[in-house]
Amino acid sequence: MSASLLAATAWTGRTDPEDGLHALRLHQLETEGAKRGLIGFACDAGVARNKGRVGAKEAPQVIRSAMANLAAPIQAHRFTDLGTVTVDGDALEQGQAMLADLVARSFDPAERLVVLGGGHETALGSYSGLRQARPQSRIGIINLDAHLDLRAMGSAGASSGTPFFQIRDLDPERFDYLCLGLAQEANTQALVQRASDWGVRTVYDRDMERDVSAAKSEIDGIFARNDLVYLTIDIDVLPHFVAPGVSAPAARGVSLSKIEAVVDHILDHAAESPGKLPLADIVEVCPRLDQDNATARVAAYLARKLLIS
Ligand SMILES: [Mn+2]
Repeated sequence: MSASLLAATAWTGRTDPEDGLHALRLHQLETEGAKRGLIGFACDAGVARNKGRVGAKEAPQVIRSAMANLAAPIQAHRFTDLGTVTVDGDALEQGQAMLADLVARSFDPAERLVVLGGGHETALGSYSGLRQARPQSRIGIINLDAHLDLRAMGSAGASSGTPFFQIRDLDPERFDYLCLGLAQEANTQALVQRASDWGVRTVYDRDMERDVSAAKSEIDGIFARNDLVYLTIDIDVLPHFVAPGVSAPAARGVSLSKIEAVVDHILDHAAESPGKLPLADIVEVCPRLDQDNATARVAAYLARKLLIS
């Protein structure tokens, strides 16, 4: 069992030359040496160890396909596909280390990287790579997720349920973690207590649905307190009828319009302070459980925003 880096394959898709220069689609923006980079993390090990429904390993390629024919706005950033870290069997730690290395060495020329997971174990690799590249920076974490993913490592070791526990262990003093959209019924009291003990900021799914302004002021706070912000989106934060292809569907979820308002608010901050959002990932898409590609489409929609705007 091992992990390996698979080189990117060429992006292909529909072209509309008869419509002139402004008929570009995402597959036509992929190029070498761009300031935006896309990385895949093909891994089932985290979800398997977490006793979830496996299949996230297929997500990076399926989401890329869903992205290829999306229209590109005027002044879109070009991006480079940096390949896919592929984890065989249970080689989770090896894969996370390889992802961290790839993330760390892809900054400069890249100013923002978008990682397509994998389960939420992707986050440990993503974060560790940014930490390697920017050891002195204060890094705030925004997680859009039904789950806190703060569980302690039991006998099965690290999994898709433990990444933020592990990240805190790396640097407990500077742990600044905001979880938006969590569901009361999907997090045990032990986790809620741990979050409270560790100063984790939270906005619950129902509260976000009623009024998104609390989430926006938490985002303002985390941008103000930190040098850099890492955004991680667990697609299971959405309602199961919007994103059915996930390993752990939530009963309720937060609507796409609210999630989009939050992501746009984060991107507004990033536009005001260029370089302050160097890293984002989208995790927990499980193509084999998807219906009519709906989950891959919504992941591609969010990835497009993060990658080229
Ligand atoms: Mn998660």
